Amino acid sequence: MTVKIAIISDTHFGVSRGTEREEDCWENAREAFEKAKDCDLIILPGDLFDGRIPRPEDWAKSMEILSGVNVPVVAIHGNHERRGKEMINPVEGLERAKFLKYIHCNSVTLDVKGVKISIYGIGWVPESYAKEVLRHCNPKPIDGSYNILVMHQSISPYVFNPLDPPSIRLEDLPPGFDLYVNGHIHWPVKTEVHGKPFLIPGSTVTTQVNKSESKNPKGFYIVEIGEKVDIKFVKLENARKVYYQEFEISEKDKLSEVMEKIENYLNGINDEKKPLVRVILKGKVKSGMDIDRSKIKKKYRDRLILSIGLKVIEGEVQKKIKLLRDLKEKKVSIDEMGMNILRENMKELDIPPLYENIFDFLVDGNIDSAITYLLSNSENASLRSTGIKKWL
Ligand SMILES: [Mn+2]
Repeated sequence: MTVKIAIISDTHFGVSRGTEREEDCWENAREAFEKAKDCDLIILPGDLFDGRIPRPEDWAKSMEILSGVNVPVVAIHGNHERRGKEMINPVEGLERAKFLKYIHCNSVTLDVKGVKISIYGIGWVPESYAKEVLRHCNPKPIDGSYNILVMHQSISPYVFNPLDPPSIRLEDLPPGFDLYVNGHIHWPVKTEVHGKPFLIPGSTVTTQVNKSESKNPKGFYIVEIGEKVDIKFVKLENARKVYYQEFEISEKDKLSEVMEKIENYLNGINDEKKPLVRVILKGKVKSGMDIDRSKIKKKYRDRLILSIGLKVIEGEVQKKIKLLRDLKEKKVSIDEMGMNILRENMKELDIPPLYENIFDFLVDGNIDSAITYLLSNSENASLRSTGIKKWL
């Protein structure tokens, strides 16, 4: 007798709403659940939803997908679903409606086709608390069961955001489990810990267009347990393709040459489903060179979902002149204004100058990471006094 377990992670229901790729999360999830149809158990390691308070449209579509599943579903919450202890997070909401079994710092044991399977789950906690929470919950395998540990953290060396460093390493995971599963990381990983498989399926949908998204397929894992354990990665065929390209520019380059380089690259991309393309321009630009990003974007908008990032360094003097000119013309970006306000406020709070990192988190809408980063980098004891209990 073999038992097939599907592990589908980070479906991010509701992500990119209001954009031309708002259907992606649904299309990809439907493909994944369809391809998991012959499985006997489904594990969802967090970030099922993109937001902690899903819209009715997201509830409806997610319940539609889950109502088509006729096998047990076990889930934990991710950082995107985390709500206060006294509140109900959306994954718990689905449990109340009996769509799944939600676990956090506890386990569930199921009889699947006569095979006892025990799943211990720990939902996301701020990275700086993960080690303490793991020690406190102290997950232990159950005798006579096939034991699975499920988490949603950065686990070194697998780090989602280098600015939000993990407190646990792979070797810190408790031994004795037959399978280790993690969400959070959006690219697939298959390795071993304590001689047993450690799997991260990655997200089913692209949430941020970056290099790793362009290099890794979207999909999920199916683990088949029988005489031996068989693990296969199931690719999502309909997922939107991602392209990422950096261009190095030098002060010698003419604008026409830079433009030609970019357009040659973009003309070479041809996909039926509009791909996500991110172009980064790096290096030094000649003063006064004005790369018209919106013009390029417009030109390709029927074929590509394009974004162009500038990571160019202009000479210090040029930068200052530009800032002054922009100030005069009131063109100072929202980013700069926001950064200045944050810098002033943090000075008052006597917090070390970490505002640039925190600002990046805030711009990304990653408020959890901003708070965690602030807490873990702060000497201020009262800020940390909330303590680990808050996360259990
Ligand atoms: Mn995620």
